[in-house]
Amino acid sequence: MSRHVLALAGGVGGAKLALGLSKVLAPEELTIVVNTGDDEVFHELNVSPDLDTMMYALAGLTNVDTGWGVAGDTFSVLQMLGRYGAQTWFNLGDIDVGTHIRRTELLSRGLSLSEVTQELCKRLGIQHNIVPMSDGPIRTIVETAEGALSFQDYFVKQQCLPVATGIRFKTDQSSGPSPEFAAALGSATALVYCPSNPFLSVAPILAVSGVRNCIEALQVPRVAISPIVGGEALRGPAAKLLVELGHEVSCLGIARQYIGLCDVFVIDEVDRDLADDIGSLGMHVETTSTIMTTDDDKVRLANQICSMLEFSAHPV
Ligand code: FO1
Repeated sequence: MSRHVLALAGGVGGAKLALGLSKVLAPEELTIVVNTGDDEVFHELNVSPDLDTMMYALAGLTNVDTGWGVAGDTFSVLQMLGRYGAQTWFNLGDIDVGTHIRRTELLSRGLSLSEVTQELCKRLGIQHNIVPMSDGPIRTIVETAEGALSFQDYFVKQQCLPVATGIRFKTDQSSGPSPEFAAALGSATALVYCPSNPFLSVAPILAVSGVRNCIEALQVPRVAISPIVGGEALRGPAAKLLVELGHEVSCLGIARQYIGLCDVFVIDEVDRDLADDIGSLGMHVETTSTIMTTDDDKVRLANQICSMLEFSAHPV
């Protein structure tokens, strides 16, 4: 029987595993759905950071030092904008800005974000399907002690320093899943939550109208990989946010976010002693090395996940 993995991802950790999955699954076997809650307009340009991070990863363009942006990029455009008094806290590189110019141009011609992403991927030689979670406007808002902040304001401008009191998603209820996401929800033989921040990257995807209910009812194996290893976020503000929102900073705290949404929870070997507690949440626990430094690490973890899917207690 043919297999079709639906991977949900956002941010740098998500792109790493998605790259691994793209190396072990054929294009028709994988749909990568990406968070667009972080999208923002800078200098009149539509920027979709998580889509960019995913595209650059699969096109082999990633700046490995930052995990986002293009390797070897320079910032002359930004410097010039600064001379004109424009805001420069969001670092758009000279190569990267080409992506945003083209995206903005195609959107303004009336193409949907899905259609634009497909075109950009095709031009970058990407064969696997990278799909926005929605073609509608859904934006992540971080409630903080200093007021409500748009995601990039909180994450980049304020460096995640304001104390977070909550997260919400500004959406119009008509913004459902993008057509390819909706189709994949119907045809997937497995669901993978990449090791992305559950609050900032996965929750916006689940907040798309109808998606959470659909995933709760899915009759295929659903696997999540913890982005927290040994009590520390691999990247980003996951640990700080967990504390501020009253959660435990551990893979157990992450697993609790997936109750009812996940059958197999993958933790790192260093967290082995939490396996029983996670198991008591009703999930089967798998333990492996989850840190992805090299491309070989990404492929190894992707292969292990595919094996877990085939041999899990919920056969496809
Ligand atoms: N992240 C930063 O921490 N600082 C930046 O200046 C920055 C610029 C940027 C430009 C284009 C792009 O596609 C992504 C960029 N990111 C930057 C990454 C982005 O803010 C976050 O990684 C994601 O939104 C979180 O998943």
